Amino acid sequence: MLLCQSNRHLDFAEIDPAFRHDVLNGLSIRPRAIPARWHYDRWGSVLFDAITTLPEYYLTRTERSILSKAASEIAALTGSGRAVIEFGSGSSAKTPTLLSAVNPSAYVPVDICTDFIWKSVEQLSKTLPNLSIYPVEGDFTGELRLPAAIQSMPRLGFFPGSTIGNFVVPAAVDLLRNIAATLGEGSMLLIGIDRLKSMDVLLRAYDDAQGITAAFNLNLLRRINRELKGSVPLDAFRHLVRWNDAEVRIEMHLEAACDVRFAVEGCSFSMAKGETIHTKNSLKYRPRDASVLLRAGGWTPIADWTDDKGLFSVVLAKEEPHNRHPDPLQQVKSHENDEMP
Ligand code: SAH
Ligand code: AVI
Repeated sequence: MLLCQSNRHLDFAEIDPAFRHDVLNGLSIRPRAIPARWHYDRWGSVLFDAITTLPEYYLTRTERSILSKAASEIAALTGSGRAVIEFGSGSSAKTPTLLSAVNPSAYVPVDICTDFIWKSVEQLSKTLPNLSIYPVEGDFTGELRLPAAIQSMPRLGFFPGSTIGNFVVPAAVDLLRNIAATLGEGSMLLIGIDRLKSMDVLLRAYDDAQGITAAFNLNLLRRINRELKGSVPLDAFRHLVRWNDAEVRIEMHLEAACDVRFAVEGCSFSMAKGETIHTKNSLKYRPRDASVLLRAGGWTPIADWTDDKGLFSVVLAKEEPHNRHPDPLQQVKSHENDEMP
């Protein structure tokens, strides 16, 4: 069964005002930065899928193998009959492994990229014909309305791919809390988080020899030209990847290879040679840091799995209301003070 729901109301040819805002604002601020979510138009999603099969991009195959090995343990901990809500489902490539194991009552893929979600849902309904699927088109950082049909069902959130790493820590905490609020009391979350490892391995994963990641990054400029009447000369930019040790993250930038002038939606911009537009962060977490992050976001880890080389973590957590307060001790202290004469 397939039912569709959208949290956005855009006609086919309409420009997303949030995209317009983020691009114009991002090109005006210093350092220039455009949020990573805008990489995923139709072509961006196709390129991301190609990235997941690259020899240098160990994340996807590693997470998949962890999920297949741990499937029965995960199912034993979650129990069966939960509605599985996947955040940033993309091509839902890892989902059949989880769904076959946990025997869900329904599946709700949530993604901002509409072009891809329908195709992946169509494929999934062929593999699992009896599963009720309710796709939601929307931004998981905002208010998400889950389908009424799953209202009374216990829920398991699925947030694979280390997409959480694309958010700086305060935004990641907000997102985890938003997910907790969306899923509600008694829910569980299965989340994939990439681990900190050698800088060489990380840099190669985001700057592959075939140039697919470069094409994915540069596609953002193509999208700006197409959707926002831009005149950005693509050949004047190159894909740049940096390791930021202080922030424990990979950064993707688009660097001007020469002095360049262009317009977007009638606004003029100029960039000097060497200046960059920051387009993505990919934070890497040691296991304990990941656990602290989850707790700050309202989730208590209850089990975790990794691969032989310890490259990637898959963590199962449960929603616990007391975790929502950033500092429970502080809360207790202030109550004590309240009672003092
Ligand atoms: N889960 C897949 C895809 C990861 S790519 C995997 O593990 O391989 C990240 C996905 O998140 C993309 O499909 C992108 O369109 C989606 N995405 C990114 N930001 C989003 C947002 N703010 N709201 C909803 N979906 C988002
Ligand atoms: C989806 N996300 C976790 C990917 C990552 O590893 O940061 C996106 C990506 N962009 C380029 N390569 C991978």
